[in-house]
Amino acid sequence: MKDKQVEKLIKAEAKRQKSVINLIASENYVSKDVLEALGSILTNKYAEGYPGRRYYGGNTIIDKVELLAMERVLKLFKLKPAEWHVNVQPLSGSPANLAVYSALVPLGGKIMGMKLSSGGHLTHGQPVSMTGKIWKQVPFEVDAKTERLNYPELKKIAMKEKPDIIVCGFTAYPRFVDFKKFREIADACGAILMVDMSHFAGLVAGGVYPSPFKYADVVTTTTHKTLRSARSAMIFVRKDAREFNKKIDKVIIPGLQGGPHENQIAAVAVSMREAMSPAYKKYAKQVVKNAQTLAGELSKLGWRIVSGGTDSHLILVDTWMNGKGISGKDASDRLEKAGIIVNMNTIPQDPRGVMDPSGIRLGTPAETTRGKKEKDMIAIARKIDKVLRGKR
Ligand code: DSN
Repeated sequence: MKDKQVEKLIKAEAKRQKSVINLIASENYVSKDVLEALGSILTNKYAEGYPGRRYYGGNTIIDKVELLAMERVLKLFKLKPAEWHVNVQPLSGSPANLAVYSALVPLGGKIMGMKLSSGGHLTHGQPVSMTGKIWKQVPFEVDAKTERLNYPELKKIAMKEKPDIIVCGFTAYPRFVDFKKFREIADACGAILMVDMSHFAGLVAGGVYPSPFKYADVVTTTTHKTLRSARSAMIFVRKDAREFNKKIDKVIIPGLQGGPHENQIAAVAVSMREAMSPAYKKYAKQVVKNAQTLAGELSKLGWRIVSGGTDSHLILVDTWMNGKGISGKDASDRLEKAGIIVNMNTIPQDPRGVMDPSGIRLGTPAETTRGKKEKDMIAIARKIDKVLRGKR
């Protein structure tokens, strides 16, 4: 690079990424091909609109890129183009969720979403997010005892509050979600069912997590977590008489965004092909095996795992343990000093604040990409234990 200042920073970050154990549940390492597409000359083109309907000239090749991405996405998730539409233009997860509500929920309407402390996302209608200011959140939590979703309780809330949309699929909920039960609740109260599968999309693609497509009206996802693509997002919309697909396309452009990032979309196309390979299926399985091994070993070492374990790629560890342990921020800082990168996280019924909560969230997608297996997870659990106990 001619710009030595930026080059130096990129090299330093590459070195950092290589030298740490990365347990951030939402991060991953993309392939060289994905990086090449992302860093390609496709970034030079303006393509406002959709394939065949662009505002700018010169888009014949760009159209092919976007259509290829859409085709591969639908194929990966085994969706028929006659039944499902996918919009691959959202710039990332938060704008994707904002687009869905903007298209489908009347201003001031109700979004039923999980509270942050139980594992929900900011854009599931939290009061601090614009999604909680433009619309009103109907919050729900996990069961205080089991730390899992309590479907009869959810139904009670939904029937009382009559939300316009119910959002399921979470950022810090380690268990399977029963999408069929959510569908029943949505039908009972007359709500749209949206699944935000950002965290587990790669596990759905790999066949190790239940697919939401049989039950959802709309599915959003980021592409850079378990799905191991460039940072981007997409919205899947069931095609039916309600024509949500048309409404959502219109909200993305001209409603919320301008020119799509076609280099990003090309990178997504590349990674969709990668995710169709047998090697990727093996990867997804290993991600879950690794998470279960990590959770099991930490539990053996005396750490309380929220909900008792995991069905997915992520684990929530209660490091505070009723004041007998250490705070999530302290735990995260100590681990970082020892070369283990995690994020502090609230736990259900968290007695502490969001900025220094009671737990940490661990995930295995990134380290599994680097070839780590169960024996490595046991070693990592022991190292975590040693670091956290060492200074108590
Ligand atoms: N930042 C994502 C995560 O870590 O789960 C959510 O936006």
